[in-house]
Amino acid sequence: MAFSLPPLPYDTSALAGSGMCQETLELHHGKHHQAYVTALNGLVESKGLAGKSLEQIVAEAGKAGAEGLPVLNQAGQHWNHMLFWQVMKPNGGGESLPGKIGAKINEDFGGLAQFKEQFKQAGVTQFGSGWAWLVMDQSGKLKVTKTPNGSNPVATGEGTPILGVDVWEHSYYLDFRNVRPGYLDNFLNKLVNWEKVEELMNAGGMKSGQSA
Ligand code: MN3
Repeated sequence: MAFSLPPLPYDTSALAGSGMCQETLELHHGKHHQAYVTALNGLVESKGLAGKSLEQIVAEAGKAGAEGLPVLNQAGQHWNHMLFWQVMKPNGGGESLPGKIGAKINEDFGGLAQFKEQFKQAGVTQFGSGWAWLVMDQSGKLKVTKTPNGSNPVATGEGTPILGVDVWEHSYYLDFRNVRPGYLDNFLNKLVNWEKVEELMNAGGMKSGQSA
């Protein structure tokens, strides 16, 4: 089985009114994400990945350190973008969260505003390319973290991601130019699909269903 690019869960123009234009999604999904999938498929044979699930490949590449980086760059980015598309929706964000995730955010961060500030800061302070994450740790507590480049909390063992935002420049340059904090505010206030985040929390994280 080869890895493949799943279709977006909405039209490429669907998020334009919420701060992510059609051209951003066409390039980011159709070109950037596709390139990671193509490159990962090109590594299956030489890196002995056949038969392994995407999650297994990411975790093993993370544990392998520098030696695992060529695989982690592509496999991590495939996984990261699969999650990213799912946790956005038109007219998302807002202040009113579904009950269970809302209560958990209040319990573990002291409130939605505190969570948003921590998450935004993680994204702002990730130097260069990378991701900011909301993860469930091994005890079930929600935490914010960040990772560089194609890495993620599956690879670092920091927990199970249930929300992630891409802070590579290709994710925001057409819509927000150099202003990453503005992109992150917009993500939190207009794009997050909290129903999906709650679903991922209940399910114990995203299962890609893909394998080499
Ligand atoms: Mn990206």
